[in-house]
Amino acid sequence: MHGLVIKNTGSWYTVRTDDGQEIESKIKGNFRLKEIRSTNPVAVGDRVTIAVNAEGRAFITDIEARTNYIIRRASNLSKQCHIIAANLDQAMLVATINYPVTTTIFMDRFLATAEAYRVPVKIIFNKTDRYKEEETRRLEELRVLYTAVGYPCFNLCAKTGEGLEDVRAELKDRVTLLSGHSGTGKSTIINQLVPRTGLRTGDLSEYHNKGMHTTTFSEMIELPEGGFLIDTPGIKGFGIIEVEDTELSHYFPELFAAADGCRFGNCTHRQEPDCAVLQAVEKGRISTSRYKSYLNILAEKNGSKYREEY
Ligand SMILES: Nc1nc2c(ncn2[C@@H]2O[C@H](COP(=O)(O)OP(=O)(O)OP(=O)(O)O)[C@@H](O)[C@H]2O)c(=O)[nH]1
Ligand SMILES: [Mg+2]
Ligand SMILES: [Zn+2]
Repeated sequence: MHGLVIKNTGSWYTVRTDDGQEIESKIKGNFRLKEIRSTNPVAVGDRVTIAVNAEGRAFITDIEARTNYIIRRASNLSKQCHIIAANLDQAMLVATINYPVTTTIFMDRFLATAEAYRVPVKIIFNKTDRYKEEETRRLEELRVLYTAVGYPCFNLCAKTGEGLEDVRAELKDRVTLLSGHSGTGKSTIINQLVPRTGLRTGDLSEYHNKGMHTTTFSEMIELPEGGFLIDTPGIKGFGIIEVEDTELSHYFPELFAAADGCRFGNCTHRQEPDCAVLQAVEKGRISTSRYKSYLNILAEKNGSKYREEY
């Protein structure tokens, strides 16, 4: 039988078969990705083959080749990875200016990772109802910045539904991953879009101004109008992608475009002479926050302790 993995609780995978049954399955066999040690060899979004044994237990026996996937490294020290989801058409990064704070460093790490895995990203700025004047101004600044880089942005108040229809229009017939910090409203957004879902949502810790990690496993939800949403547990941070220093700027589209003008082909855009990226930063054509995120990843890659927390 063939099917789609719609839930991954850690030990069990729920597979929705092509004839519409939902079957709890375990894994049989070795599906490790080459060179990647993953905590979950099978991920939500995978198309799989299952077989039922004599005792009636279902096992995943084969995985179809993935069109893409997005991976999070457990930490920078380990090679352990977690496949967040597979076979995605796009990802929505759910960001909040406050309640909780989503920093640009976090956003840029997510965006660079998605670029590396060739997953197109759109950004949802949620909780617009909560922002005071200053926070609203910050939101507008970020909207202008990320739109210019090439990431479509949406303002949303999942609580009242304001802005929801613009988001909904992006989702039809697509497989979309929702990602972001805990407490930014991913599950709330899905509940609004597909009311019968009833996903658990959780309050923020008032003391820490952070989410409580309410969603603990990934789950795929079908949209009535066609397409799927993937709810995921909130993430604290993104380990850095494994790339050469000279390659990192490929995952920052505006840096990559400017790098054409650098004197050296292997320029890392730090302090090399005649660096077109540095010049663009100085002239304000590349935002300082994006450039800082780029340097932050480079510094971390190279083991510097003196990098900014995010
Ligand atoms: N004021 C306001 N609150 C919101 C909005 N969207 C979500 N919330 C609240 O924010 C809190 C967190 O929402 P969740 O949907 O649980 O957040 P999540 O991103 O799924 O969090 P995790 O599952 O922990 O990753 C809940 O109390 C929601 O009611 C919004 O637009 N405005
Ligand atoms: Mg959630
Ligand atoms: Zn350069």
